[in-house]
Amino acid sequence: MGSDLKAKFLEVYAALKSELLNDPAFEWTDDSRQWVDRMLDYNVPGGKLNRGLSVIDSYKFLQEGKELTDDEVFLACALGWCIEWLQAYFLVLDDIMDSSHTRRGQPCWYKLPKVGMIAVNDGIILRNHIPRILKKHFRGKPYYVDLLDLFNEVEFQTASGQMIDLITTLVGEKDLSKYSLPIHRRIVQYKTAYYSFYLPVACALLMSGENLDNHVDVKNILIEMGTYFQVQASVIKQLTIMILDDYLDCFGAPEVIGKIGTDIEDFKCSWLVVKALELANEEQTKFLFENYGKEDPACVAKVKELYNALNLRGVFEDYESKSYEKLITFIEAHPSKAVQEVLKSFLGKIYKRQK
Ligand code: DMA
Ligand code: MG
Ligand code: MG
Ligand code: MG
Repeated sequence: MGSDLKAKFLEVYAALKSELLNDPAFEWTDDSRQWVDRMLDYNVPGGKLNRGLSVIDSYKFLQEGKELTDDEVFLACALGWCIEWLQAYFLVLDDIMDSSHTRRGQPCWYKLPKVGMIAVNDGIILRNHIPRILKKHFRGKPYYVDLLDLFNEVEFQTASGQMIDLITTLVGEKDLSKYSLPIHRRIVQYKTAYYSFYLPVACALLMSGENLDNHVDVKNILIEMGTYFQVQASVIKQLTIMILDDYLDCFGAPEVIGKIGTDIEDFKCSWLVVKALELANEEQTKFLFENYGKEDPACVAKVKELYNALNLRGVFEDYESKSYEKLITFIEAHPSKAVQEVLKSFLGKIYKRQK
């Protein structure tokens, strides 16, 4: 069933792309059509597609076992793709702002010699494709206005999250005393939780004829889950690097690590560093201030030693089980069994990740 759904989902991508490449609002030439074609294939479908696929999963749960019509499947897929388009738009621009080199195992789009800063406009094109897809397939639906409003709201929240992330990590102004758990939470919540967790379910709720104002509790649970998910992803990444470090100390190949992550060197406001700041004694705090955000491998190694000394792995495991308990309690308090299923399916996915 899973791979069937994915095949269907990819079919809908091809259909949407073909409509966009023949959009009558523009006088296409072979060159322009080819550019957009290549740009879309490079940036939109290459990820895990979890966000897009979860619109269909969520919609199915909300229909409580009723067989979906072909039309319903198509529409749910189209909304799923709008989320993937939104993410592609943010990632293309994020990689430029972060001076990143690779994304999904290939060079970032702006890094291609033929692309460069054309990628800025490509980001804008990706963003503009979303209302075009919505107009073509949802204009006549009673929830059309709500759908447009939803995408606008979530885009604003995501861009605001990007903004606080960027201004917190200002280059040349390295000041660890600005970093704290509440600031870290705010960044993660706005830049990823709304579009990754709330948006897919909100799309499915609208398609089911629901009014989003009646589902503020669902939104809060999903935002909580999304925030946890992002913390988990970054903590696991860093802990993996630390395990690899020990391993590679014996076996070499440091270039492998360089590609995985440089949060410490980049002075990122990560969960690990804000937790370390919270737990550190005076001496350890001083030590962090001296070594965090430096390129020197000796400084990076010292930060990692401190993470180990503070047992951040154990602290994270504790945070993990507490957040799981909290979410389960919230979910089970929800009056609708169908909504509970939607939320539990998200929860199941994120707590399975690391095992
Ligand atoms: C990417 O954030 C942000 C959005 C809104 C998609 P990031 O720079 O923290 O993540 P990545 O490591 O994927 O570049
Ligand atoms: Mg980035
Ligand atoms: Mg970024
Ligand atoms: Mg990331």
